[in-house]
Formats: sequence, C-alpha cells, structure tokens
Amino acid sequence: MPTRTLSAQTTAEAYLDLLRDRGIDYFLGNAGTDFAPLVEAFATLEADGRPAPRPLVVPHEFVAVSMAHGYYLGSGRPLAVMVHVTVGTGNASTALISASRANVPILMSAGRTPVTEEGLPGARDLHIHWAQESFDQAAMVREYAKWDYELRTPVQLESVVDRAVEMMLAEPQGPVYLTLPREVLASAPPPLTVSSPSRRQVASARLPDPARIDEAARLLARAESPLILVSAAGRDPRAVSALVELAEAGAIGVVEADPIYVNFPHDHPLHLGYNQSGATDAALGDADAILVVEDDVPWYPSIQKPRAGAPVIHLGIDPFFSRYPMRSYPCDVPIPATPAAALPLLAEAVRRHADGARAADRAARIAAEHRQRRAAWDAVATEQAAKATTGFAWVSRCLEGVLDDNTVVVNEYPLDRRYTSFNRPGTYFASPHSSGLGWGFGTALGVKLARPDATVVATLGDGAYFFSEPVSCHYVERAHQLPILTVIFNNQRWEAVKRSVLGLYPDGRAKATDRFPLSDLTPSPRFEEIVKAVDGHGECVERPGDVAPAIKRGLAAVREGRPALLNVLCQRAP
Ligand SMILES: Cc1ncc(C[n+]2csc(CCOP(=O)(O)OP(=O)(O)O)c2C)c(N)n1
Repeated sequence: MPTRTLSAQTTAEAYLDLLRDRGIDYFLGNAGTDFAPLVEAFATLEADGRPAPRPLVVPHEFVAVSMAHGYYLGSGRPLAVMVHVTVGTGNASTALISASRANVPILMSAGRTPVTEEGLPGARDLHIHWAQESFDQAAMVREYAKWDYELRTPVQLESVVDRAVEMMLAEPQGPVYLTLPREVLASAPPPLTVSSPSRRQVASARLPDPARIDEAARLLARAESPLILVSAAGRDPRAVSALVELAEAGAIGVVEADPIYVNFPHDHPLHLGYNQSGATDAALGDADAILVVEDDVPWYPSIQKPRAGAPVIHLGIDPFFSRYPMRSYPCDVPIPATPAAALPLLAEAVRRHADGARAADRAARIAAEHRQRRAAWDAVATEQAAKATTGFAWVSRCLEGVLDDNTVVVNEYPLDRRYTSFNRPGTYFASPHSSGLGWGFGTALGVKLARPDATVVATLGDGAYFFSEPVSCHYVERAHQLPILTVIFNNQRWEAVKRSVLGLYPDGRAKATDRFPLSDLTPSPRFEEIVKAVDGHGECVERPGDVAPAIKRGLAAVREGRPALLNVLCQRAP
C-alpha cells in the first residue's frame, strides 16, 4: 500500500499537509492566539511550495461554517473550518446545528487553550489562556457533532484525522469537532509515515431489505391514490432521477414537503406542488398509501393528518431521524437505505405489481391537477404584477425569468417554489429545518466557492439578512472574489413571528389592535448601501415593474465581478 512521509517541522505543518492529502481543498479560518503554529505553518508551506488546503480568512465563525455547508452542497466535498477556542465555537454553533440537521459533513476544529501554564513551547502567555479554558470545550457542540476528540500527541495525527474524516463521511453524514491544543500544534513531530491515499474509505450504498421493497411496492401499486412526500432526497442528485423513475412506474403524484433541495422536477406532470409551512393539501387528504422519502416532517399532525388506515412507508438513510428527541409519525414499512439505490428497486417492483390501465388513468388525472394548480399559481403572480406594491410571488416569478442552467439559488425562506420552477438537481438549496437564521448568505458564498463559474443568487428575508453577519459576508465576496446576487425580500418585519401569533390567537388582542410587538423591523435600514462599502452594486426596488430590470442590472454587476444586492420592499400578499 502506498505511503508518504510527512516532512514537517511542526505538527501544524504535518496536519495541514495531511488535510490536503485527505481531499480538503480549503481551510476557512477565524483565528486567535491558538492559531500561531498554524499561521506559521501555512506561511512555511506556501514559501516552500508544499501542499496544504488554501487558507481563507472569514471574519465571523457563523459565516465560515455556513460557507463550508454551501461548499459541500455545491461540490459534494467537505471543508475544514477552524475557530478560536470556546468563544469561536460559541459563534459557530448555530451553523453547526444547521449542518448537523442537514447531514452535511464539515471538519470543524477549534484551538484549545494551552494546557500548560509554563514549561513547554506554546504554554500560556496571555490572560485569555486561563479564562478561555473550559472543563469540556466540545460539550458546547457535542449534541450536534457526530464525533469529537482532541489531538493529544503528534504520534496520533493520522489516526485522529482519518477518524474525523471517516466519521463525518459515514452515513448519516454530519459535522465533527476536533480540538487542537497549541502545544501539540507547535511541537516537533517524529517522522510520520502515512497511508496515501487514505485507507479509510466509507462510501458504500446501503441496499434495502427486499421483503420491505416488495411490501411497499404492493401497497403503492394497489392504492387508488398513492402519494410520495419528499423533502431532502435531492441532496443526492442521483436520487432525483430515481424518484422520477418510481413516480412514473406507478403513476404516483409527488408533493415536495418543505423541500430543501430540488427533489423532483417542477414541470413534471406528476409534480403536485409544495406542502409548505403546514398548509393543508388535498393530495395528502386523498392519499390511501404514502411513501415518505428523506422527509423529517412530512406533515404537521396538529394541522392535517393522512386518512386513517392509509399505510405509510418511510424510506431514507435514517428514516427514524434517530437524533431527533421526539418524532411520532406512523411507519408501517420502514426502508432504511440509500435513496439512489433503493428507489430504482422500488420502481422495478412497483412496475411489476402495477395495473397498467389504472396507472395510465391516474397519470392523466394527476397531470390535469398539475396543470390546474399551476394555472392558479400563474394567476396569483400575474395579479401581483399589476399591483401598486410588490408581492413575494411576483419577485419569485421575476427571478424565474433569469434562471439558466448555470444559476444556483440559495433560499432562506422568501422565495416561493410555486412561482419559480426548478427542474434540475443541485440548482436550489433551502435552509435546513432546524432554521438557524442567517444560514443563507454564507451558504451561498460556499456554493460560489465550490462552483466559481456558476451564477449564485441568495434570496433572503430582511430578518435572515440581519442574522447572516452581512458585513462579514460582503467582505468575503470582495476579498475572496466570490460575487453573488443577494435579493432581500424586505417586508420590514419578522413575519414568521407575526403569523405564529395569528395562528395561536386568531381572535386575539394583537390581531384586533394590529400591534405585534417584537416582530417589527422598522425603520428598515437602507440595506443597499451596505454592499457599497465593498464596492458592490446596491439598489432599492419598490414597484413590481422595476423588479426584473433591477435583477438584470444586479446580475450584470456580478458578471463584472462585483457583489450585488437588491433591497426589494415587498409583502407576502401586497
Ligand atoms: C437564530 C434564530 N433566531 C431566531 C429565530 C426565530 N425566527 C424564525 S423566522 C424569524 C423571522 C425571519 O424574518 P425574515 O427573514 O424577514 O422572514 P419573514 O418571517 O419576515 O418572512 C425568526 C426571528 C430563528 N429561526 N433563528
């Protein structure tokens, strides 16, 4: 087996060399005094022309982790992020929750305050080295990291790095957390001979139980109104074509339930729409057999449930969502398996059991409903176009006009999939259901880092933009040449908060007085000015007719290499 000897003066040098060897392209850093050996190592490796991940400074930890999230979405490759001890970990933690719930692998690391008070190179020499120590630093994020460890000695370097990589890439994937004490990083390692390439491969499809596939196929094939609910299968682009194959095999309608990827082509005649934010859906009420694919919340039981007696099949890499403390959806047929591997098998079995004539009738019926639903959505968008003020549906529709095969949209809430059609996997990403606000902007920058030739558009609520550490994001756009178009759907409030009040107190005082304290964001900042601080293009847009031309100008600026931001003053329903 091939090996390499890492020639390194310090453990930090060996660590970086090894990360590159293990396929880590970038090292996103938000540094502190714990980074001294790494900064020195990067400088040395660069001067000597030796391999290392490319270091990028990111001025806020939340943005760095969000970028790593986006990079994985854009490329399928994990990045390394390193932050400053306890305090940096605190700032990163919300983004880590998002990555964890979305099963996105990230090699998250943090310095660890020097252990020794004197006597070793790297020992404590600042007041922070006492106050920043905690009894158990990893405890801050342990619930959301799949694995955590501390590098205690350079002798263990290969084992620890390979264990971290193995743990983050093993399904269900997720972030891992490694602490790196300064003395260890600064120490001179013994000669380290490592396997290269790594011998810790994990990629392997999980195949389903054939008996469960047959059982599920019979239920779906015999049903009058079978239905597929899907949210996150599109994380693996191969699962999208497999889902199309299954839907066509049994003439099964598909509803994307709070989708965070493109799971099924919008224009496919079996696409029945989007069950979002707990709205009721006739398709769910009618269904007499339901297949749930990679979907943690297929419906909201307090609002709508499937028919009593409709069998429910759950298919996914972990269809039990084992890390969720509570989740009680009925599951008559569990199929824990890789969707891209299991769906074609299910399609084949459904084809065997299906009654061709009945399936053809149903396909025609669903296609008619598909057309009907689309006509209703078109009517809403067209109606909004004619209003004096701008609506979310219209902004979404205007964005649809600029989408091409090379455009990727990262959406933190406002873009409405009913009005913007996505048909190809990997062209749309939305915030994970854990909803740590601010995710969208940094994630969009990570997608741009992964796909420098793509046009990347971030669609954000004004609330989401506030939370995104916007100045850090704009800095990254310019400093690392990652210009994107940011479109803020600015309704000048946290509407989600207002809606939850209306939902819980439909006849309450807040509604009667039209006063919703703690949800109003006026006076709204001139967000379009903020991007100008990094020489970007910014515009405020108010009227429906101005939206599409402004988007075109924004994209032209991005093509010239400048960040662009549109502050669109709009309402969900104008
Ligand atoms: C870190 C964090 N803090 C608070 C919340 C609660 N929260 C959920 S949605 C929302 C409002 C989002 O505002 P905006 O992006 O403008 O969208 P809108 O609700 O107006 O459609 C808030 C505050 C959250 N999800 N995450």
